[in-house]
Amino acid sequence: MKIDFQLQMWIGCGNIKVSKILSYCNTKHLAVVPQGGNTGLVGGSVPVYDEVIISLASMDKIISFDKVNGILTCEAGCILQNLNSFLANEGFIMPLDLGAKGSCQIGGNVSTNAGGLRFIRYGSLHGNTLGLEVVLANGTVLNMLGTLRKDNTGYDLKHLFIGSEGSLGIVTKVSILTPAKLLSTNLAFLACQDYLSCQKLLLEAKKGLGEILSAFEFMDSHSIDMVLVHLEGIRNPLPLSLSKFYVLIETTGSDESHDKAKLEAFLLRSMEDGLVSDGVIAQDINQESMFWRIREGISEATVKAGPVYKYDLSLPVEKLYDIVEEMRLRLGEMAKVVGYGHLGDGNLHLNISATEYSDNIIAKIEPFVYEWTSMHRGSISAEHGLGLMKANKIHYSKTSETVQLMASIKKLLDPNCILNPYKVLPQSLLN
Ligand code: 2HG
Ligand code: ZN
Repeated sequence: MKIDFQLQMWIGCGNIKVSKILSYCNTKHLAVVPQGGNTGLVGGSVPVYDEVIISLASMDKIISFDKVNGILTCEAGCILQNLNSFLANEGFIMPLDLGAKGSCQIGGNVSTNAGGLRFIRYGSLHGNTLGLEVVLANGTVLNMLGTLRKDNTGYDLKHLFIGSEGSLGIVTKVSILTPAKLLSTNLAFLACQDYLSCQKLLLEAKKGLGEILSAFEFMDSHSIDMVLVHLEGIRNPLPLSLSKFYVLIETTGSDESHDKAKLEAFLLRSMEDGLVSDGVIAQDINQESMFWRIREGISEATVKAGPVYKYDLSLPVEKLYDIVEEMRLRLGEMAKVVGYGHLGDGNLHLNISATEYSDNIIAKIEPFVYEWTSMHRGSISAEHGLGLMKANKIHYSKTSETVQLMASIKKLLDPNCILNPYKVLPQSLLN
């Protein structure tokens, strides 16, 4: 759209500018799309028609860090990796870690309630976010930038903005609880012959590794093949194992020799019990990065491979891989079906790689994938949000009364529906 003179004057950064832009757009009924690093996978940060894009990229200041309590307060446009580097110097880490860390922004992470690789250890952003500053559709700056661990005074409104994908307000500042950086990290890359062994291994890891378990990721052999074929410079750490499943287990603790001995003993037991058929512990930082590159590179490899249909499902762990196998049967030669994800959180990434985007393929996948997930009491979006692509599918995971209440909250906070339209909720409920 052509930006008028008044709007141009406010281009720059700061919550006051966001406030002025929103108040102006609200009066003129101009739709806006807040945009962080634009790394989402469901089209939540892309305009559909002629919406004004509000980029938070220049709001990238760290406001304060309280070292005694590990509380970081910063602007929404700070890049996750930069925050992590800042914290590393102070002896802390961010409670979340994602493949997109180099470009995603904390405001976007909070707005989408991003999950990622540390979730099993540190939990969700609903738990780690202590306060927010949010600009509402009419330009009101809502200061909820508390830094307290405990505060039971009335409704905890910040939770409305965590995960609502910019549809209720624009997050401009965040205060977040950060864990101490523990110095001993170990990473094992393991092969399992069948999915049941992966499940049992998860249970054993929770019991046997307990407080030092910091990641439990899984990938099928199709995922590894994708990475080996489409990303450069990667080799299979277990070239001779020919297994159907691979698991990445990370431990993080404070006592190097104790932690290592604990992991080694755990692996020995798992091999004796037949849960693990082969495995290797990273011997140095380069090997560690290579193991992580394999896991974190799957998403990128599927995109490089060509057209890909992506689903992000929460399912009971015992059922989680059944949908991958069923999908493979349904699609046959039409597509490659790849299953991987955050097994420790019951989160499957089902990626379907094909040679074209076609109605034929989509008809084989949907609504089957949503019906199946709903039937098994899963969620059709575990950590990626609904964005544009899944907004009309919300009823597979939420009752109609719940969705109605969400629509009422949206109308209350954004009566002109200017904030990120066509996202999160079905449009039909907002007209
Ligand atoms: C991951 O865990 C990301 O790698 C991306 O959430 C998943 O591309 C995907 O489907
Ligand atoms: Zn993920």
